[in-house]
Parts: sequence; structure tokens; C-alpha cells
Amino acid sequence: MKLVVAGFGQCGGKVADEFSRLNNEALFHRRIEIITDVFAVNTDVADLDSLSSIKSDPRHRILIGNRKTGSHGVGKINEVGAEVAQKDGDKVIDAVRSSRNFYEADAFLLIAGAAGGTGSGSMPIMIKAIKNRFKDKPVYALVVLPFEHEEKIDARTVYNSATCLKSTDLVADAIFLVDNQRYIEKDSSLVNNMGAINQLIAEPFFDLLRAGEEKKFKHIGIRLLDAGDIIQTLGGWTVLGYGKSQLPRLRLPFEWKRNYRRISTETHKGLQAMEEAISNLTLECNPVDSSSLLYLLSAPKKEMTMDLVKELGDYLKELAPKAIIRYGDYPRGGSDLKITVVLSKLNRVPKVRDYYDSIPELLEDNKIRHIENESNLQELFSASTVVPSLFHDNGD
Ligand SMILES: Nc1nc2c(ncn2[C@@H]2O[C@H](COP(=O)(O)OP(=O)(O)OP(=O)(O)O)[C@@H](O)[C@H]2O)c(=O)[nH]1
Ligand SMILES: [Mg+2]
Repeated sequence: MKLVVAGFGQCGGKVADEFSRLNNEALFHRRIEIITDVFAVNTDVADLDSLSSIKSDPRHRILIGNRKTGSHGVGKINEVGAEVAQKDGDKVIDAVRSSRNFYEADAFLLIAGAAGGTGSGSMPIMIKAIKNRFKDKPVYALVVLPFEHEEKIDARTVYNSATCLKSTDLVADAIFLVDNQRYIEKDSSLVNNMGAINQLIAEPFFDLLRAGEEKKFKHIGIRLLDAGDIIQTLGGWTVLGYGKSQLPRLRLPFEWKRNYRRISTETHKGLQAMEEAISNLTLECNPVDSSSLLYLLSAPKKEMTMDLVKELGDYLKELAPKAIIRYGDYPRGGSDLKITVVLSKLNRVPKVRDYYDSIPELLEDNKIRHIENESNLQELFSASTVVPSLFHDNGD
């Protein structure tokens, strides 16, 4: 499957940069392309300068709203992010339309952090604009949710996340949800390592996109997972899971002969990777709430058996009995077995619900704070009436 990728704001740009790096890797090692072009869109010129893999010309690193923001970002006000995207969105549309091999792309992937200003505000606006302009390709969003400590410090974080999620849900064909907090819960050394988190965010897409683009017979599975399977699976709220297990070290050629012991080891390793994928979802949710599910088994050809594929399918069927389950196998080199899982069409997402539920209280607090501010200022002004002014006309 081939994507056009566009990242909005700092977070979106950095994650898109990671997709660009993965595409270069696929080109270098396999001569296959999984992304036709990658763009970064920002109101902040310094953020655009800090990218490394996305092409550095102004058609790929697109500055929007520079008159309004002086090229320094929108300071977390996502309404301003939305406003500049309404005004300058044509720049992005033009760049996409004239991009290399655009007609080969199967879908769009737009990426942003929900809690900031530029990405959170501009991405939903651009999804709508792109959908109106390019009607034949689905438009997917990847939304990165903030760390818990950000939510505690600043109510804007929650407000931006809720408004970004609602607006994105109104227009996108599917929304991949990624929770920053999950990565530091799993590995506390990542607390100050956004680069490593971004790699982990992009990684599950790698096999998913590559599997259907392989040209060499030895890398083409019995059940090839192509763009059609992925597009059919995706819809609405979506999360990803990714698990790996190391296979026993390489054996001598005569030891490759299949026997029941070996098959049982492979099945065990496969289930282990599947369990890891399900417990490492990009956002906490219950598989039973997904009605459309996909898994990809990727391993050396000799390690893949129908038994294993069937066991993995049975495992998922138990977790999500009502879901339509699609699958594929991807034979490749290496000595590990990887499972990528997509849980889509989720009908319950507790984290999103929490954001939505906190909005009424937040708006009420805001209203009260506004009234208090106004009355405090009014009091201060009244107190100043006894003070002589240096202007004869009182400053009018
Ligand atoms: N995973 C990840 N999250 C990031 C990264 N950079 C920022 N974030 C998160 O994104 C949110 C802030 O959004 P930004 O993308 O920095 O904001 P912006 O869209 O540039 O908007 P303004 O700076 O307000 O104009 C916070 O929740 C950060 O934790 C990154 O490189 N990776
Ligand atoms: Mg920024």
C-alpha cells in the first residue's frame, strides 16, 4: 500500500519525518516504495528546519500563516491553527497535486499532535479540504494524544485534544489513535526521548505497507495483504498493536526439516508475539469493541505454517468474537517473528470519551474565570479614579 503522508505542527512533522525515513529504508533494502511523497506543514519555521528526512524545499516543508504568526507557531491556540489552514490550505493542496507519483498513492495519512495549536487545529481542516479535492482516495488521520502530565498542567491540552478529535472524526475515513503516555509506561527511559517514541509510532506501519508492495516471489505471502484489505478494514476509531519474538537461532540445513516439536515452538512464538501486540496497543482499549480487525504475520518463510496462521486467527476470534477478521502473511529474512494487529471500527474508546466528558466542566470553569477576571479588572479600574492622570484628556 502506498500513502501520501503529511505531518502538521511539530509533532506531526516529526512523526512524518520518521515515515519518510522508513520509506527510504524500504527503497534502499527492497527497492520498493511505500510512500509516494511526504510533507510537513507548520506555522513555525524553526520546527520545519529541524526535520531531517523530508525534502527541504518549500513544496515539501510548507510554511502556513506566516503573516498572522510571524512564523513562530500559534502558541497552543488551535482555533488559530484552524484559521490559518483555511486561508493557506491551497498551498498544501497544490503541493500534493503536483507531487511525484501522486496517482500511484492508495490513500492519505495526515498526522498531528492533538494537544498543540498548529497541528491540532489545521489537520482536521486539511482533511476536509483534501477529501473535497481528491475524492477517490481515503483520508486517514494519525492523532497523537498528550502525556498525562501535560493534561494535568494545562486545561488547554484537554480542550485542544477534544476539539481536534471531534473535528477529525467528522471528516476522516479512519483515525489511528496513539497515546504518548503508553510509551513511557512501557519504558521509562523514553520520557525525554521523543525521537525514540516517534520511531515506535511509525514502526507498526512498516510491514503493513510493505507486504503488498513486494515484487520478489520469495517475499510474497500465500495470503498477500494488499491495499484493498487494509482499506476494507479501516473505519472510524482505530488502534494498532505490534509484537515481536525472537526465533531459535539458525539451524543447520538438515535441521530445517519440519517436525512436531518445531511446529509447536513456532506456534508458541507466534502466540507470544500476538499477546505482546495486543497488550501493547497504541491506546488502551478492549478488542471486543472492534468490529473490523486485521493481522499480519511476518517471519522467515520457513517459520510460517498454516497451523500458526490458524492459531493466531483463533486467538483473535476469542478476543473479538463479532469482528470481521482479515489477515496476511509476509515472508521475509531475519530471525524474528513479528505480528502487526489493527483493531478498527471501535465503538467504545474510553480515553476519547474522557476528553469529551471533561469539556462541559472546563467550559464552565472558563466562564467563571472570565467573569472573575472582568470583575477584578473593573474593581481595579474603579480604585484608579481617585489617582490623577498624566494625560489632560485621561488618555482618550
Ligand atoms: N510523539 C510525539 N509527540 C510530540 C512530539 N512533539 C510534540 N509532541 C506532543 O504534541 C503536543 C504538542 O503539539 P505540538 O505538535 O508541539 O504543537 P504544534 O502543532 O506545533 O502547535 P503550536 O506549537 O502550538 O503552534 C504535546 O502533547 C506533545 O507531547 C514528537 O516529536 N513526538
Ligand atoms: Mg509548534
